[in-house]
Amino acid sequence: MGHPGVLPRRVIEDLEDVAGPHRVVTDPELLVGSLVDWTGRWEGSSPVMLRPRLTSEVAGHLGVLSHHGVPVQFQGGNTGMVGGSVPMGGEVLVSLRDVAGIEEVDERSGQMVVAAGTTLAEVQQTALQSGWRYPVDLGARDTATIGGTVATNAGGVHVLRDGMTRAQVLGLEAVLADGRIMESLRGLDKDNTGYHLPSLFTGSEGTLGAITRVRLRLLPPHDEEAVAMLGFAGLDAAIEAVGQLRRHFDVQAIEIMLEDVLELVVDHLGVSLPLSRAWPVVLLVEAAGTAGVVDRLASVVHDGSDPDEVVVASDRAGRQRLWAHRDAHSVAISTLGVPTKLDVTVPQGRVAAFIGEVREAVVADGASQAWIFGHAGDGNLHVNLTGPEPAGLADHILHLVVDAGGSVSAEHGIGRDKVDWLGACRGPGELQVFRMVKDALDPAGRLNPGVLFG
Ligand code: FAD
Ligand code: 2HG
Ligand code: ZN
Repeated sequence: MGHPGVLPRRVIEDLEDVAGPHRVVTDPELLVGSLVDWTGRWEGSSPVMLRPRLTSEVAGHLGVLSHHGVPVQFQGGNTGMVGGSVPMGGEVLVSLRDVAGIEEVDERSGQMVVAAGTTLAEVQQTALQSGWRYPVDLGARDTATIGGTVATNAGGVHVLRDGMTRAQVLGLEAVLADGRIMESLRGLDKDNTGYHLPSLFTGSEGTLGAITRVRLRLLPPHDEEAVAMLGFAGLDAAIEAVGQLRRHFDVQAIEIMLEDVLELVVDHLGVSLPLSRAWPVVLLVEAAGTAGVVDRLASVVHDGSDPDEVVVASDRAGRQRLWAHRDAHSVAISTLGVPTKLDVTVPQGRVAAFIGEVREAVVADGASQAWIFGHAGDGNLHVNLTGPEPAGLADHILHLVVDAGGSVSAEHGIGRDKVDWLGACRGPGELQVFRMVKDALDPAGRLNPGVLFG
């Protein structure tokens, strides 16, 4: 295919033969919403969006595209934050959203097989209805697909206790670049029979194939849950409290929110802060487990973490009210324009110093603003920069991260946005193997061009 973005009629006809013409969308008005990413920063173009419903249809579509040498862009819920979900070079867009549905819930072993386009929220609800729990949770739960969360190895608010998405992926089915199907769905807890291919595809960001089905590990449900909002007059005390909470209690989330972003959030939501006043630093702490966890959280946050003010909610509505403030951070910041997003980890002991350094850099820059929040329990901070031209500031902050021994992508992935920074976190030996794996599975480099490899 010489000209990405233009698809000869015979290719369209071959694609239509796979699953019918209504699965091959060429009307620009129907395509337009899928060409811009959630952040608004990445806007691409494509001649066609394919909407297969079955693995066999994905295989058929990819087989045709391979035959004609056409580049491909995979998309799930299009909530990714690193520019990896939209066709930036005129690739054919393959949406996996309609490959959806819960296929099997094994209530005895606590496993579930789901098609890739199923939303995270549906997986969570089905798990609960089946007497289990799917622990991955993030603000985009109603739109993000399970395939997208696996492709990006999404983190979210429960990583502290339950791990990243990878920890829940027991098996997986993928369609390879040439349309062949690789099924690795057995999901035995113990199975040392060679390479664990589901792990290879988890976090591969659509560069190795289309994920079509996943076997997920479920965890036991909780008897009780409680959420506490803690106000602190200073950053050092708040960060000290994060360490205290982790030491004294098996908390499942500790999120950090700062006064300036919370002001945007309460304005955006049209609510008032559940605390008596606006504190410089607010932690949101979630505990969940067996009976007694609510009392235990209340006593630990009062005695062990020394906040200046505490509000605890144990009923569902109260918990949701507290979480709404955290969930609305990204949306509230987007009201200011298109931010530059940095999703970084710094070692726990460097969190307070790093926030101070970012603030100093913003003052020195003089033109931009930094909105900082994140998953304090695992050292993952989201720095959103707004202002006329924050590129230089962004680079400076990423250098601070690398110098601190951190990661330039904690949970969102590399996408197209952080490609230039991959070498700062991964060694030459690792990058060579990345390239060898990519070349073996996608020799023509047609899958998600520009993602992860630039
Ligand atoms: P998309 O955005 O469509 O795609 C993401 C990447 O995966 C792309 O490279 C795409 O090509 C590839 N891909 C998608 N589906 C497949 C598939 N089936 N097969 C192969 N490749 C595929 N992330 C976190 O880690 N933690 C958070 O706390 C978090 N919070 C968020 C909050 C909000 C409000 C928003 C908007 C996003 C948030 N995210 C968070 C970003 C997160 O990465 C995505 O929400 C999710 O993981 C992506 O799922 P998706 O279906 O939208 O994938
Ligand atoms: C979150 O934790 C997401 O809310 C989004 O990872 C982060 O918008 C962001 O920068
Ligand atoms: Zn996050």
